[in-house]
Amino acid sequence: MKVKAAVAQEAGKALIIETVDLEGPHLGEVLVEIKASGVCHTDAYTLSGKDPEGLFPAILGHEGAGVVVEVGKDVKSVKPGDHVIPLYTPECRQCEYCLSQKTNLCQAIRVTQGQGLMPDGTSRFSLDGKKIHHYMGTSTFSNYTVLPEIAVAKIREDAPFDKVCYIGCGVTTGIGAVINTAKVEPGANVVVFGLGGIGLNVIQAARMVGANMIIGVDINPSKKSLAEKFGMTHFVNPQEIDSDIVPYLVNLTKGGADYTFECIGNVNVMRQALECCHKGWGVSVIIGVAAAGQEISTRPFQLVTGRVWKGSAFGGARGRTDVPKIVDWYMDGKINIDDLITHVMPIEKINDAFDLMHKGESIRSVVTF
Ligand code: NAD
Ligand code: AHE
Ligand code: ZN
Repeated sequence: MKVKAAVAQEAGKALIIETVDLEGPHLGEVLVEIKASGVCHTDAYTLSGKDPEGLFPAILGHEGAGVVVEVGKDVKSVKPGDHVIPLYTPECRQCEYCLSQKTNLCQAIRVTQGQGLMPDGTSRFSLDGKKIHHYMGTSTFSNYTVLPEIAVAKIREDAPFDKVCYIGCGVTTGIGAVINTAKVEPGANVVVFGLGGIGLNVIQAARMVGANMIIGVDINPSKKSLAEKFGMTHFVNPQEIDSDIVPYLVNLTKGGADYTFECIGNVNVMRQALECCHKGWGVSVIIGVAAAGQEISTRPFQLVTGRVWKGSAFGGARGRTDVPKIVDWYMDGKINIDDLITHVMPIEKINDAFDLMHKGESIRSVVTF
């Protein structure tokens, strides 16, 4: 079938709206009509050319929501008409990783996903007879996409696509990092570095679980008021303080933070986030994605003396199990998504979404089809 997609032809270049050919679903796959998709910083990272798994041409996008229109042979868990959120972290419930119950990083299709291909090693997308790569197994910047059955979460039908698409990455990543990865407890002091689409979800989850101080750190002062609305108790702009940020935060928290979250992708900030943790027990969670070649460092003494460095992908969430619950939280008014979606635009305007992100003027832009 012919579909409308924003194609990334080359690294660092604007996306181009094209009419692309899409093959129907093979064995174990589903065809989904994408109704809306958020634009995450990770899409910009891959488009920049710094992602070692970045392949071109590709159809980017990994934060979508839509409707199943056709299923391939042997698909059992969803049917045409079901509303779904695509999962860049699938949940096969059969691989060693899923069965371990120790991680959400299902590995059933990770190799081909990283090659921009479906699990059988081929692409469903082409343009003028030439292959176009899938991206993160989702390719949601297309009005139709094909996904493995294990990479869709079935959600309730009354949930608005242009809001719950954000649960496909940013909301789940931020909230899950607090609840699943760090397991922040009531009364804890928390520092969040980077108050964008991920950091603000960390903040709202920290408030949900009853954290005490919720300190937000950002070099863009315009992020302050929205962060306060989501539960931030103190704002620190590193460019406006007289001392180094680490002693400043240790002093502010009277000994160091119980939990810190790096939501930027900056390896220098990752070090600061670890080192402002409380001696003996502070936990620092890396969420931000840093480019190939970047490395983190600290004095091992920081770990010897009890600080813990962790990472979190998709908030430690098991997509098919947890995503429908997060949709329920939104529909029940337990989490705020609406105020984080600052811009909505048709897919034709998708390059504006990247410009707004780079200028620091948006939290989340959502494109619709
Ligand atoms: P964003 O652009 O919306 O937000 C980044 C924020 O960091 C902005 O507010 C910016 O002003 C701030 N910032 C930049 N440099 C800073 C500095 N030196 N000190 C303090 N603040 C600074 O991005 P986002 O969509 O929230 O994504 C954040 C990061 O998380 C990205 O690296 C993205 O790739 C990553 N991410 C990871 C996962 C995961 O599963 N681990 C999921 C989604 C996104
Ligand atoms: N190809 C990238 C991977 C970047 C990365 O860490 N991605 C996160 C999700 S970011 C969503 O916005 C993730 O889930 N990682 C686990 C995995 O298996 O990729 C790179 O930098 O190499
Ligand atoms: Zn993302």
